[in-house]
Amino acid sequence: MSSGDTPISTRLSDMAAVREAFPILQQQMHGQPLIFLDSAASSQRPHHVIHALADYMSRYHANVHRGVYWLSEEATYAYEQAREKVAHFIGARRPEEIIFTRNTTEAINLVAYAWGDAHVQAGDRILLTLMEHHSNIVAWQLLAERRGAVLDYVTLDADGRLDLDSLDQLLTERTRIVAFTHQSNVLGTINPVATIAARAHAVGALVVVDGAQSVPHMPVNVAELGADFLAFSGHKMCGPTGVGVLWGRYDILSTMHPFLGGGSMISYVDEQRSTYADVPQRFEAGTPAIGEAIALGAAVDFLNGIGMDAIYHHEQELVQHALQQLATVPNLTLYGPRAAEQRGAALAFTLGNIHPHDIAAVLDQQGIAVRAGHHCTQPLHRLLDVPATVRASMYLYNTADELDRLVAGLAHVQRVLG
Ligand code: 7TS
Repeated sequence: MSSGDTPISTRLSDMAAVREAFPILQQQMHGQPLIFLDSAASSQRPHHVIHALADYMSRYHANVHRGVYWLSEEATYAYEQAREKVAHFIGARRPEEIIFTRNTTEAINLVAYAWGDAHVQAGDRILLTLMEHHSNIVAWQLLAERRGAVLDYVTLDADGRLDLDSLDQLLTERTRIVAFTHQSNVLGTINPVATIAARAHAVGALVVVDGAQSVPHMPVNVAELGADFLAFSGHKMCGPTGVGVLWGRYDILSTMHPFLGGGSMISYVDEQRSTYADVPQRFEAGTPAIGEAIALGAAVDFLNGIGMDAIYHHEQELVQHALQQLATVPNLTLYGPRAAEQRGAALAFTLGNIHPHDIAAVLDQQGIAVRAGHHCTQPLHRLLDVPATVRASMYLYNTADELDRLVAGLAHVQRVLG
């Protein structure tokens, strides 16, 4: 069977087959089987996705929405089909609600410029939380600077969950935007999006959800979320880098001014002024990441083949196992909710006074890839009162055995550095 024929209805009960679908997991690292525990930063890709990208490049590459020749029509068809797959994957009502961006970061910036500049006035408030990734902070800081707005932050309780009382206190008639993550990339906390969205809408605020860590790991349906916008990245959900998604409610998107100007996003260009194309083309200026979007569509097929429910439950089992095992490690401080069902598969911790970068370096020697640092969440780390943490983050291809090797690896770290 050629790699492109890899079955995509693999079951998570057949972990050997799942892992075989990911060529990168077959290698050794420093003489040990690679244990990849950094999927929150970027996930690995199955053959199916690699093949989709290679197939596009080798067989039907041409620019989209331009040519009337076969190659261009074929590429356009595949690109638009990917949009439909993504729309279906998150329960969007129509494919036009899907805008291909470069990543989550660009999707959030798009909203900050295209909606924010038109609606946020001096003295207005933008409400964020203390667990946000920098991409869901800095884009709003730039908007606040441009418009003279003020940022507020929902605090967290001792377990790393949002303090919803502080949310209620901070939500005012001046709050124009409430932007928050569905799942923390550090604490793993899963936030009650529908509850927060309802409260934000009650004061007339726009609700922007950062789905970078939720869409890859659990079933997400925008009809149930209650948000106005949802941003996520292809590379964290078995797809390639260079492509991300902004989902937005059609009635909002269709009234928004463009973010970037250029080819493909116009209707008519006059020397002085232009009129713009309809949504989604209005927000896709220039040549998009065509093959990457098509390969993201293949990633969606792959994830659907396994089933998002199955992925969520698999990761819940891993989290439970990890919580039990990490509790046996002396001097380990784990951040985030104690209850597995309140969190996703990202586990950040410190180990006594050992520097997180040293821990990650010693684990690397054992073939274990984890991330160390502030994980682009400096305000959160200031709240936790640590400069850095180690983070083990899991995905559908990780196993309980790998977590046991992580725990054994941490014992080795303590022998070497403790
Ligand atoms: N939001 C969250 C919650 C994230 O975890 C990340 C990336 C982003 C936004 C930005 O995604 P991008 O694709 O635009 O870069 N998080 C991480 C991480 O935890 N480690 O490396 C990247």
